[in-house]
Amino acid sequence: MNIEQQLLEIMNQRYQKSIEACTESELYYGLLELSKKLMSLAPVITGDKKVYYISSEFLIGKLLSNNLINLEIYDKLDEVLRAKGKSLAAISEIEPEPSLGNGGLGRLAACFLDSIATLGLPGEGIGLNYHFGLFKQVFENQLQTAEKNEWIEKDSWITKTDVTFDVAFGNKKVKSRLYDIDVIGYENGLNKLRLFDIESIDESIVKDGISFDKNKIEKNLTLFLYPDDSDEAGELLRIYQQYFMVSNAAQLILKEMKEKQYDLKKMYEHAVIQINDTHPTMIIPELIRILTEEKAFSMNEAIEIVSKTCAYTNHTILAEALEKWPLSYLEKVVPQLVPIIKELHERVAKKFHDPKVQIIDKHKRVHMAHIDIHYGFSVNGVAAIHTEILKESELKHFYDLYPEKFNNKTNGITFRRWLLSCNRELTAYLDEVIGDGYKKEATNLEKLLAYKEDKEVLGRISGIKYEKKKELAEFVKETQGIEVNPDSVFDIQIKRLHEYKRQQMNALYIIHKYLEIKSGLKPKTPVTYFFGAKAAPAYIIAQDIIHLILVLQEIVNNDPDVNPYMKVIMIENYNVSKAEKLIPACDISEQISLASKEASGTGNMKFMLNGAVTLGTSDGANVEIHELVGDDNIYIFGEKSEQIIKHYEKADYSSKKYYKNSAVIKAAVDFIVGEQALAVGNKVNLERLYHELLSKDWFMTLLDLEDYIQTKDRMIGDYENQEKWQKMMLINIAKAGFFSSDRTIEEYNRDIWKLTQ
Ligand code: 26Q
Repeated sequence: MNIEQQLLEIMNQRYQKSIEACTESELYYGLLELSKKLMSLAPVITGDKKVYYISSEFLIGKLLSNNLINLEIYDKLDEVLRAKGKSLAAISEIEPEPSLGNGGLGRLAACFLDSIATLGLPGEGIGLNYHFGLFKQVFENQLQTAEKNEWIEKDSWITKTDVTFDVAFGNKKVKSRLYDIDVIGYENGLNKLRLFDIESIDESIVKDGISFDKNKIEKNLTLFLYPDDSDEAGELLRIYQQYFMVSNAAQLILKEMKEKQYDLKKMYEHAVIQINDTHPTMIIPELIRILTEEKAFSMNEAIEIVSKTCAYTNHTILAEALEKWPLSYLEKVVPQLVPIIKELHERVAKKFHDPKVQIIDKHKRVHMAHIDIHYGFSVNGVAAIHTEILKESELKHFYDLYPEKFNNKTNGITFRRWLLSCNRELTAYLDEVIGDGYKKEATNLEKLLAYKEDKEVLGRISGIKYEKKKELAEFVKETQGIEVNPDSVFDIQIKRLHEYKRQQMNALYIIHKYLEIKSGLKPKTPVTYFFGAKAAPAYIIAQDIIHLILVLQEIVNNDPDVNPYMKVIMIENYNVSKAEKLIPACDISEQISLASKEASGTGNMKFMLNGAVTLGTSDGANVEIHELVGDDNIYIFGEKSEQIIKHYEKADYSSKKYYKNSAVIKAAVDFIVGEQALAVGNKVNLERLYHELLSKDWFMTLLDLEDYIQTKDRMIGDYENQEKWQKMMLINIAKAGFFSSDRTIEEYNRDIWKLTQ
């Protein structure tokens, strides 16, 4: 039976209707059934050794379109449905979006699952089945409010398994159940994402917004994902979640070892555990506990086996984001691990006397990363500069002890989602010009360089960009009621809200432009400034920055003097599917973190692949983008990481100095608490932000502001020279191949996992 017949049969069985007569929603459930059936027929990827990618986040996004692409039936179905007056793109929208991640780290885990399966490597993700995931963002009175994101439906990608385990905490015990989501590789076989849940979950304890009784672990454990993407949430529930995840992971892995009759002594020949940031770190003491207490291994043996199995990825150098749990919390939640952690600590303390490398510090806090580094065999950063900073400053004391453990794995993105699925027009055109070899070997995109002077090719690529801008403009009009001019430059900053990412610097630029236009300086080129960002609810200044952006949106968009030249759009509830609409439509990719603070960034790669030009600091993967495209095809500004690190060491940065010395900076900062802003926004939020900028400005916004303004003005000016701009677009696309997560995963496998000989 061909695909069309199979779909017809499913629709007929489910709804007794023809495709023409079905609604988009009915077609979605029909396609879900069809895809699940086809995936169940795909060969399971097997091998003697498997990677277990343990992560508290898997930001998978909607799955239909990607699964159809990887099953190689998207084009055919698109054609069949189109002939019947239906749009596959519109049908794909029906799928509820899971929000099982905060941002980069969670999305990276999802890209990695796609690449692991695509490369035919045996591997699975292990995480949690959060019922409401990360909160849904709603704007009310120019402030962010949080609601639960309901995404689990009766009919979904999730399969309930009959695998259950007991997980014991000090004072209680819960029963877990495993749910699986199939992961199909592109033209390849099947792996799984394994999500654990508690059997006794009770969704009804969630009251208004996202509030619930934090004490009822047996009811709440998997309700929500912690919304803090860098600030330490000193809450016990986070530890309950983490232990629940690793206890299940350990039981699952050991169950598989037993079923396959592998010798536990040689566990590391059959399993490698990749610890995604420190959130799953307790897998190390947990496995050691099981091996010594239940499998009769000596402590020495258990430590050796586990250390040869576990590898750690670091995603941050923000000190406040490195997990340090008070020993007393661990004593309360997981008393069974405490003697093991103490033993691990003792062994380190005996060997090394430097207080910086101890596991338990003098305040009795357990440094989770230190467990990973001492008792894992690999430590990797996620971009070249990030790994260098780890080696030279943040983790220098560890690098001195274990230089052989440290390695870099520059992040990547799956081209299936971030090109083939979200930009079908560009994909089709690339196929036409350079053939489709780049889909299997992404560096083949470089073939495009042969056309960098070809007016026809340049014109077509920029024509596709224009179509994507029109689509985004329509979407914004429909969802937020704001009119957007597709002939304006689309300047986009989408990422979690954090001071180090410096959305506030972008906002100050917008204020500066607004003031310029009001004073009669009319720019040649109109620009639309897009933002998308969620802020951790407890992160006060981040809430204030959102408020400022929403206030600017109100002021700018309602001022007829400036309207022809600028608009501000804050996208509500920014998530993966919104990213899929924004990225293909972008001209200027904002990557403006304070140098040294953004470990890598992955949005920067997605934008480049879709023909946007980067405006960024020398930070994270921007540095590698810069090396690839060269000075002429990127706009880099701001102080370099070495200087920034020195500023912190010397504590010599004073934002007030910059404010006092520059009329431009002063005018922009003062606007925040000026009459106009206060007429629209809240005094408390705006004044707090103003004072923060002048008294602290921990992430040095004002340091780079003038350079940012000049560089951005120059960039917008260059956009006028369309020939030059189009060439930059082409070169960025052509050089993006390096950032395929297939390359990243090949490197993980070559250097760390060694799954295939
Ligand atoms: C920690 C303690 C308590 C509660 C929450 C957390 C927590 C949660 C999420 C800490 C960190 C995160 C997420 C971090 C993250 O997304 N990091 C990003 O990882 C990307 C993939 O490597 C990089 O590209 C980004 O540069 C990095 O910011």
